[in-house]
Amino acid sequence: MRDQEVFASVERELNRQRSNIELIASENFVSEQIMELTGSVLTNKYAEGYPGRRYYGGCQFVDEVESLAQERLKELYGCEYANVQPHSGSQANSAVYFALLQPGDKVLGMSLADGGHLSHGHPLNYSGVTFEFHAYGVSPETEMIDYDDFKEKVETIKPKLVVAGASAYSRVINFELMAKIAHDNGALFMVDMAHIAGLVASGDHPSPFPHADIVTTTTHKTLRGPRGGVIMCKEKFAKDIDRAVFPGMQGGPLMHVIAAKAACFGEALTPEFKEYGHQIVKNAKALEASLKEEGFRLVADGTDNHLILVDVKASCGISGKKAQRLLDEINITANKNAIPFDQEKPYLASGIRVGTPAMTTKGFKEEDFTEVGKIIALRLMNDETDEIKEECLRRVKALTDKVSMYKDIKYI
Ligand code: DSN
Repeated sequence: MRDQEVFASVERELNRQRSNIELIASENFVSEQIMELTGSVLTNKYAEGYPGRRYYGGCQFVDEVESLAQERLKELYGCEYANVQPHSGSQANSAVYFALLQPGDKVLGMSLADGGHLSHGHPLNYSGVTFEFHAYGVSPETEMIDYDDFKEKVETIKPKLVVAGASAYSRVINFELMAKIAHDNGALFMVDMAHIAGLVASGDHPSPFPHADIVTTTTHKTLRGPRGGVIMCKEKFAKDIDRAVFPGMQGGPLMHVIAAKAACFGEALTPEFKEYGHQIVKNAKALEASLKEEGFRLVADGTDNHLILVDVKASCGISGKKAQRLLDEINITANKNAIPFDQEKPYLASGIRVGTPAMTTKGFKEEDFTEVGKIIALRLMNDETDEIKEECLRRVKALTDKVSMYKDIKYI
Protein backbone atom coordinates (compact mmCIF):
# COMPACT_ATOMS: atom_id res chain seq x y z
CA MET A 1 0.00 0.00 0.00
CA ARG A 2 1.26 3.48 -0.86
CA ASP A 3 2.12 5.55 2.21
CA GLN A 4 -0.24 8.49 1.73
CA GLU A 5 1.08 10.34 4.75
CA VAL A 6 4.66 10.50 3.47
CA PHE A 7 3.67 11.13 -0.15
CA ALA A 8 1.41 13.99 0.94
CA SER A 9 4.39 15.77 2.50
CA VAL A 10 6.47 15.11 -0.61
CA GLU A 11 3.67 16.52 -2.79
CA ARG A 12 3.63 19.67 -0.65
CA GLU A 13 7.39 19.99 -1.10
CA LEU A 14 6.96 19.54 -4.86
CA ASN A 15 4.49 22.41 -4.88
CA ARG A 16 6.86 24.56 -2.81
CA GLN A 17 9.63 23.90 -5.31
CA ARG A 18 7.29 24.80 -8.16
CA SER A 19 5.97 28.04 -6.71
CA ASN A 20 9.00 29.50 -4.90
CA ILE A 21 11.93 31.49 -6.14
CA GLU A 22 14.78 29.28 -4.96
CA LEU A 23 17.87 31.30 -4.14
CA ILE A 24 19.76 28.91 -1.85
CA ALA A 25 23.16 28.97 -3.56
CA SER A 26 23.90 25.30 -2.85
CA GLU A 27 20.60 23.95 -4.21
CA ASN A 28 19.42 23.09 -7.69
CA PHE A 29 16.76 21.17 -9.64
CA VAL A 30 17.99 17.87 -11.07
CA SER A 31 16.73 16.45 -14.35
CA GLU A 32 13.99 13.84 -14.32
CA GLN A 33 16.44 11.14 -15.47
CA ILE A 34 18.60 11.86 -12.43
CA MET A 35 15.58 11.51 -10.12
CA GLU A 36 14.59 8.30 -11.92
CA LEU A 37 18.05 6.79 -11.46
CA THR A 38 18.17 7.83 -7.80
CA GLY A 39 14.93 5.91 -7.30
CA SER A 40 16.01 2.92 -9.42
CA VAL A 41 16.50 -0.77 -8.56
CA LEU A 42 20.17 -0.11 -7.95
CA THR A 43 19.13 0.90 -4.44
CA ASN A 44 18.79 -2.85 -3.78
CA LYS A 45 22.39 -3.77 -4.56
CA TYR A 46 25.35 -4.17 -2.22
CA ALA A 47 28.70 -3.60 -3.94
CA GLU A 48 31.42 -3.10 -1.33
CA GLY A 49 34.75 -2.77 -3.13
CA TYR A 50 35.44 -1.29 -6.54
CA PRO A 51 34.57 -2.32 -10.14
CA GLY A 52 36.06 -5.77 -10.80
CA ARG A 53 37.07 -6.16 -7.12
CA ARG A 54 33.83 -6.53 -5.14
CA TYR A 55 32.96 -8.42 -1.99
CA TYR A 56 29.52 -9.46 -3.35
CA GLY A 57 28.31 -11.48 -6.32
CA GLY A 58 26.01 -10.10 -9.00
CA CYS A 59 27.93 -6.85 -9.41
CA GLN A 60 28.52 -7.00 -13.18
CA PHE A 61 25.96 -4.29 -14.03
CA VAL A 62 26.69 -1.95 -11.17
CA ASP A 63 30.35 -2.30 -12.20
CA GLU A 64 29.37 -0.92 -15.62
CA VAL A 65 27.62 2.00 -13.96
CA GLU A 66 30.47 2.89 -11.61
CA SER A 67 33.11 2.62 -14.35
CA LEU A 68 31.00 4.87 -16.59
CA ALA A 69 30.72 7.46 -13.80
CA GLN A 70 34.50 7.38 -13.23
CA GLU A 71 35.36 7.70 -16.93
CA ARG A 72 32.92 10.55 -17.50
CA LEU A 73 34.15 12.44 -14.45
CA LYS A 74 37.76 12.12 -15.60
CA GLU A 75 36.78 13.39 -19.05
CA LEU A 76 34.78 16.29 -17.60
CA TYR A 77 37.62 17.71 -15.52
CA GLY A 78 40.67 16.19 -17.23
CA CYS A 79 41.81 14.48 -14.03
CA GLU A 80 43.90 11.33 -13.66
CA TYR A 81 41.77 9.35 -11.20
CA ALA A 82 38.25 9.53 -9.77
CA ASN A 83 36.49 7.88 -6.84
CA VAL A 84 32.72 8.35 -7.15
CA GLN A 85 31.67 6.57 -3.95
CA PRO A 86 31.62 9.25 -1.19
CA HIS A 87 28.09 9.66 0.15
CA SER A 88 28.60 13.41 0.65
CA GLY A 89 31.10 16.24 0.38
CA SER A 90 31.99 15.96 4.05
CA GLN A 91 32.70 12.27 3.66
CA ALA A 92 34.82 12.97 0.59
CA ASN A 93 36.84 15.48 2.62
CA SER A 94 37.17 13.13 5.58
CA ALA A 95 38.46 10.37 3.29
CA VAL A 96 41.10 12.72 1.88
CA TYR A 97 42.27 13.69 5.37
CA PHE A 98 42.26 10.02 6.38
CA ALA A 99 44.34 9.13 3.29
CA LEU A 100 46.94 11.90 3.61
CA LEU A 101 47.23 12.76 7.29
CA GLN A 102 47.84 11.38 10.75
CA PRO A 103 45.74 12.63 13.68
CA GLY A 104 47.27 15.85 14.99
CA ASP A 105 48.88 16.83 11.66
CA LYS A 106 48.78 20.52 10.74
CA VAL A 107 46.33 21.66 8.07
CA LEU A 108 45.46 25.15 6.82
CA GLY A 109 41.88 25.79 5.68
CA MET A 110 39.60 28.77 5.11
CA SER A 111 37.78 29.99 8.21
CA LEU A 112 34.05 29.21 8.27
CA ALA A 113 33.44 32.77 9.46
CA ASP A 114 35.06 34.09 6.27
CA GLY A 115 33.19 31.76 3.92
CA GLY A 116 34.88 28.36 4.42
CA HIS A 117 33.16 25.10 5.34
CA LEU A 118 32.64 23.16 8.57
CA SER A 119 34.72 20.27 7.25
CA HIS A 120 37.67 22.60 6.64
CA GLY A 121 38.64 22.56 10.29
CA HIS A 122 35.82 23.99 12.39
CA PRO A 123 36.60 23.13 16.04
CA LEU A 124 33.29 21.29 16.49
CA ASN A 125 33.66 19.29 13.26
CA TYR A 126 35.54 15.94 13.03
CA SER A 127 38.16 17.79 10.95
CA GLY A 128 38.96 20.29 13.69
CA VAL A 129 38.70 17.65 16.40
CA THR A 130 41.10 15.23 14.72
CA PHE A 131 43.72 17.46 13.09
CA GLU A 132 45.50 20.66 14.06
CA PHE A 133 43.68 23.03 11.72
CA HIS A 134 44.72 26.67 11.29
CA ALA A 135 42.65 29.19 9.38
CA TYR A 136 43.21 31.78 6.68
CA GLY A 137 40.56 34.25 5.60
CA VAL A 138 39.63 37.45 3.85
CA SER A 139 41.05 40.94 4.17
CA PRO A 140 38.94 43.42 6.17
CA GLU A 141 39.30 46.00 3.41
CA THR A 142 38.34 43.99 0.34
CA GLU A 143 36.54 41.03 1.96
CA MET A 144 38.45 38.90 -0.58
CA ILE A 145 40.99 36.20 0.25
CA ASP A 146 44.11 37.82 1.66
CA TYR A 147 46.78 35.95 -0.31
CA ASP A 148 49.67 37.74 1.47
CA ASP A 149 48.35 36.64 4.85
CA PHE A 150 47.74 33.16 3.41
CA LYS A 151 51.37 32.97 2.24
CA GLU A 152 52.66 34.10 5.60
CA LYS A 153 50.55 31.47 7.35
CA VAL A 154 51.73 28.68 5.06
CA GLU A 155 55.35 29.74 5.64
CA THR A 156 55.10 29.97 9.42
CA ILE A 157 52.67 27.14 10.22
CA LYS A 158 54.19 24.71 7.68
CA PRO A 159 51.01 22.65 7.28
CA LYS A 160 51.12 19.19 5.74
CA LEU A 161 47.99 20.00 3.75
CA VAL A 162 46.38 23.21 2.52
CA VAL A 163 42.64 23.21 1.80
CA ALA A 164 41.12 25.72 -0.62
CA GLY A 165 37.45 26.17 -1.42
CA ALA A 166 34.47 27.84 0.22
CA SER A 167 30.75 27.73 0.75
CA ALA A 168 30.06 31.46 1.00
CA TYR A 169 32.64 33.25 -1.12
CA SER A 170 31.57 35.24 -4.14
CA ARG A 171 34.88 35.94 -5.89
CA VAL A 172 37.28 33.93 -8.06
CA ILE A 173 39.71 31.79 -6.04
CA ASN A 174 43.29 31.84 -7.33
CA PHE A 175 44.02 28.11 -7.15
CA GLU A 176 47.21 28.44 -9.17
CA LEU A 177 48.75 30.92 -6.73
CA MET A 178 47.61 28.98 -3.65
CA ALA A 179 48.98 25.72 -5.07
CA LYS A 180 52.35 27.33 -5.77
CA ILE A 181 52.60 28.72 -2.24
CA ALA A 182 51.57 25.37 -0.74
CA HIS A 183 53.96 23.34 -2.89
CA ASP A 184 56.86 25.78 -2.36
CA ASN A 185 56.46 25.10 1.34
CA GLY A 186 56.23 21.33 1.10
CA ALA A 187 52.46 21.10 1.64
CA LEU A 188 49.96 19.10 -0.36
CA PHE A 189 47.20 21.18 -1.94
CA MET A 190 43.57 20.12 -1.91
CA VAL A 191 40.59 21.98 -3.39
CA ASP A 192 37.00 21.44 -2.28
CA MET A 193 35.22 22.94 -5.29
CA ALA A 194 31.71 21.92 -4.19
CA HIS A 195 30.05 25.28 -4.79
CA ILE A 196 31.67 26.03 -8.12
CA ALA A 197 32.01 22.53 -9.64
CA GLY A 198 29.42 23.33 -12.33
CA LEU A 199 31.14 26.61 -13.16
CA VAL A 200 34.51 24.86 -13.47
CA ALA A 201 32.87 22.34 -15.83
CA SER A 202 31.40 25.13 -17.96
CA GLY A 203 34.63 27.16 -17.98
CA ASP A 204 33.17 29.97 -15.85
CA HIS A 205 35.68 29.60 -13.01
CA PRO A 206 39.39 28.76 -13.39
CA SER A 207 39.91 25.05 -12.90
CA PRO A 208 41.77 23.69 -9.87
CA PHE A 209 43.31 21.15 -12.29
CA PRO A 210 46.22 20.65 -12.77
CA HIS A 211 47.37 22.70 -9.75
CA ALA A 212 45.71 20.64 -7.01
CA ASP A 213 46.91 17.26 -5.80
CA ILE A 214 43.38 16.32 -4.79
CA VAL A 215 39.98 17.83 -5.62
CA THR A 216 36.72 17.01 -3.87
CA THR A 217 33.23 18.15 -4.68
CA THR A 218 29.63 17.50 -3.95
CA THR A 219 27.59 16.62 -7.02
CA HIS A 220 24.34 18.42 -6.19
CA LYS A 221 25.17 22.13 -6.22
CA THR A 222 26.07 23.96 -9.45
CA LEU A 223 26.98 20.56 -10.94
CA ARG A 224 23.24 19.71 -10.74
CA GLY A 225 23.46 16.02 -9.93
CA PRO A 226 22.16 13.82 -7.11
CA ARG A 227 23.18 14.49 -3.50
CA GLY A 228 26.65 13.03 -3.03
CA GLY A 229 30.39 13.55 -3.21
CA VAL A 230 33.38 12.54 -5.33
CA ILE A 231 37.17 12.72 -5.08
CA MET A 232 39.53 13.36 -7.97
CA CYS A 233 43.28 13.03 -7.68
CA LYS A 234 46.59 12.39 -9.31
CA GLU A 235 47.17 8.72 -10.06
CA LYS A 236 49.83 8.46 -7.33
CA PHE A 237 47.17 9.06 -4.64
CA ALA A 238 44.55 6.72 -6.13
CA LYS A 239 45.27 3.65 -3.97
CA ASP A 240 45.34 5.64 -0.71
CA ILE A 241 42.14 7.49 -1.60
CA ASP A 242 40.30 4.30 -2.55
CA ARG A 243 41.35 2.63 0.69
CA ALA A 244 40.33 5.66 2.74
CA VAL A 245 36.83 5.75 1.21
CA PHE A 246 36.29 1.98 1.47
CA PRO A 247 36.90 0.38 3.91
CA GLY A 248 38.16 3.50 5.72
CA MET A 249 35.08 5.70 5.89
CA GLN A 250 32.25 3.83 4.23
CA GLY A 251 30.81 0.39 3.62
CA GLY A 252 28.56 -0.24 0.65
CA PRO A 253 28.42 2.50 -1.98
CA LEU A 254 25.01 3.92 -2.93
CA MET A 255 24.85 2.44 -6.42
CA HIS A 256 21.57 4.18 -7.30
CA VAL A 257 23.22 7.52 -6.51
CA ILE A 258 26.34 6.55 -8.46
CA ALA A 259 24.13 5.82 -11.50
CA ALA A 260 22.61 9.29 -11.12
CA LYS A 261 26.12 10.76 -10.79
CA ALA A 262 27.07 9.07 -14.10
CA ALA A 263 24.05 10.71 -15.77
CA CYS A 264 24.92 14.05 -14.18
CA PHE A 265 28.47 13.91 -15.59
CA GLY A 266 27.00 12.98 -18.98
CA GLU A 267 24.77 16.06 -18.81
CA ALA A 268 27.71 18.23 -17.73
CA LEU A 269 29.65 17.18 -20.84
CA THR A 270 27.01 18.65 -23.19
CA PRO A 271 27.11 22.12 -24.83
CA GLU A 272 23.78 22.92 -23.10
CA PHE A 273 25.47 22.59 -19.72
CA LYS A 274 28.10 25.15 -20.75
CA GLU A 275 25.30 27.57 -21.68
CA TYR A 276 23.66 26.95 -18.29
CA GLY A 277 26.99 27.73 -16.51
CA HIS A 278 27.46 30.96 -18.47
CA GLN A 279 23.86 31.96 -17.70
CA ILE A 280 24.33 31.35 -13.94
CA VAL A 281 27.10 33.97 -13.91
CA LYS A 282 25.22 36.42 -16.15
CA ASN A 283 22.22 36.09 -13.85
CA ALA A 284 24.34 36.66 -10.75
CA LYS A 285 25.76 39.84 -12.32
CA ALA A 286 22.21 41.02 -13.08
CA LEU A 287 21.13 40.34 -9.50
CA GLU A 288 24.25 42.10 -8.22
CA ALA A 289 23.47 45.20 -10.31
CA SER A 290 19.85 45.22 -9.21
CA LEU A 291 20.66 44.86 -5.50
CA LYS A 292 23.31 47.58 -5.71
CA GLU A 293 20.88 49.86 -7.54
CA GLU A 294 18.45 49.35 -4.66
CA GLY A 295 21.15 50.38 -2.15
CA PHE A 296 22.26 47.05 -0.68
CA ARG A 297 25.83 46.59 0.55
CA LEU A 298 27.26 43.42 -0.95
CA VAL A 299 30.15 41.57 0.66
CA ALA A 300 33.34 41.88 -1.46
CA ASP A 301 31.37 44.44 -3.46
CA GLY A 302 29.69 41.81 -5.62
CA THR A 303 30.26 38.53 -7.35
CA ASP A 304 32.26 36.65 -9.97
CA ASN A 305 30.40 33.38 -9.55
CA HIS A 306 26.94 32.06 -8.69
CA LEU A 307 26.37 33.67 -5.28
CA ILE A 308 26.11 36.98 -3.50
CA LEU A 309 26.38 37.73 0.21
CA VAL A 310 24.11 40.63 1.10
CA ASP A 311 24.90 42.61 4.25
CA VAL A 312 21.29 43.15 5.36
CA LYS A 313 22.37 44.52 8.73
CA ALA A 314 24.23 47.42 7.13
CA SER A 315 21.71 47.84 4.31
CA CYS A 316 18.40 47.73 6.17
CA GLY A 317 19.19 47.31 9.87
CA ILE A 318 17.81 43.79 10.23
CA SER A 319 19.43 40.44 10.99
CA GLY A 320 19.95 37.72 8.42
CA LYS A 321 17.49 35.59 10.37
CA LYS A 322 14.75 38.18 10.02
CA ALA A 323 15.55 38.76 6.34
CA GLN A 324 15.28 35.01 5.72
CA ARG A 325 11.85 34.95 7.37
CA LEU A 326 10.60 38.03 5.51
CA LEU A 327 11.63 36.48 2.20
CA ASP A 328 10.18 33.09 3.13
CA GLU A 329 6.83 34.80 3.62
CA ILE A 330 6.85 36.07 0.04
CA ASN A 331 7.97 32.70 -1.43
CA ILE A 332 11.60 33.60 -1.91
CA THR A 333 13.89 31.01 -0.31
CA ALA A 334 17.34 32.07 0.84
CA ASN A 335 19.49 31.46 3.91
CA LYS A 336 20.84 33.71 6.61
CA ASN A 337 24.62 33.74 6.53
CA ALA A 338 27.40 35.21 8.62
CA ILE A 339 29.43 37.83 6.79
CA PRO A 340 33.17 38.35 7.35
CA PHE A 341 33.88 40.00 10.73
CA ASP A 342 30.23 39.58 11.70
CA GLN A 343 29.26 41.08 15.05
CA GLU A 344 26.13 38.89 15.29
CA LYS A 345 26.02 35.28 16.46
CA PRO A 346 25.83 32.81 13.51
CA TYR A 347 22.23 31.92 14.42
CA LEU A 348 21.18 35.54 13.84
CA ALA A 349 23.87 36.61 11.32
CA SER A 350 24.16 39.93 9.49
CA GLY A 351 23.78 38.60 6.00
CA ILE A 352 21.83 36.47 3.60
CA ARG A 353 23.34 34.32 0.87
CA VAL A 354 21.57 34.30 -2.48
CA GLY A 355 22.49 32.27 -5.54
CA THR A 356 21.33 31.91 -9.12
CA PRO A 357 21.89 28.21 -10.08
CA ALA A 358 18.46 26.77 -9.26
CA MET A 359 16.41 29.48 -10.96
CA THR A 360 18.80 29.47 -13.92
CA THR A 361 17.96 25.79 -14.34
CA LYS A 362 14.27 26.73 -14.30
CA GLY A 363 14.88 29.25 -17.08
CA PHE A 364 15.30 32.64 -15.41
CA LYS A 365 17.31 35.17 -17.41
CA GLU A 366 18.93 38.50 -16.51
CA GLU A 367 15.68 40.53 -16.58
CA ASP A 368 14.07 38.06 -14.16
CA PHE A 369 16.94 38.46 -11.70
CA THR A 370 16.74 42.24 -12.02
CA GLU A 371 13.12 41.95 -10.90
CA VAL A 372 14.11 39.51 -8.09
CA GLY A 373 16.50 42.17 -6.76
CA LYS A 374 13.74 44.76 -6.80
CA ILE A 375 11.30 42.46 -4.98
CA ILE A 376 13.91 41.67 -2.31
CA ALA A 377 14.43 45.41 -1.81
CA LEU A 378 10.71 46.13 -1.61
CA ARG A 379 10.32 43.51 1.11
CA LEU A 380 13.46 44.17 3.16
CA MET A 381 13.87 47.93 2.83
CA ASN A 382 10.34 48.73 4.00
CA ASP A 383 8.16 48.21 7.04
CA GLU A 384 6.47 44.86 7.35
CA THR A 385 3.00 45.63 5.95
CA ASP A 386 0.34 43.44 4.40
CA GLU A 387 0.19 45.67 1.32
CA ILE A 388 3.89 45.21 0.59
CA LYS A 389 3.71 41.51 1.32
CA GLU A 390 0.80 41.10 -1.13
CA GLU A 391 2.55 43.09 -3.81
CA CYS A 392 5.72 41.00 -3.41
CA LEU A 393 3.73 37.75 -3.56
CA ARG A 394 2.01 38.92 -6.74
CA ARG A 395 5.32 39.85 -8.37
CA VAL A 396 6.94 36.56 -7.31
CA LYS A 397 4.02 34.64 -8.83
CA ALA A 398 4.32 36.62 -12.07
CA LEU A 399 7.93 35.44 -12.31
CA THR A 400 7.38 31.81 -11.31
CA ASP A 401 4.37 31.49 -13.66
CA LYS A 402 6.73 32.12 -16.58
CA VAL A 403 8.73 28.92 -15.95
CA SER A 404 7.78 25.36 -15.15
CA MET A 405 9.54 22.31 -13.77
CA TYR A 406 8.51 18.72 -13.02
CA LYS A 407 5.11 19.39 -14.59
CA ASP A 408 4.20 15.71 -15.11
CA ILE A 409 5.21 14.61 -11.61
CA LYS A 410 2.50 13.73 -9.13
CA TYR A 411 2.90 11.94 -5.79
CA ILE A 412 -0.68 11.73 -4.57
N1 DSN B 1 25.68 23.28 3.42
C1 DSN B 1 26.28 23.60 2.15
C2 DSN B 1 25.92 24.97 1.70
O1 DSN B 1 24.77 25.34 1.83
O2 DSN B 1 26.76 25.67 1.18
C3 DSN B 1 27.74 23.40 2.15
O3 DSN B 1 27.98 22.05 2.35
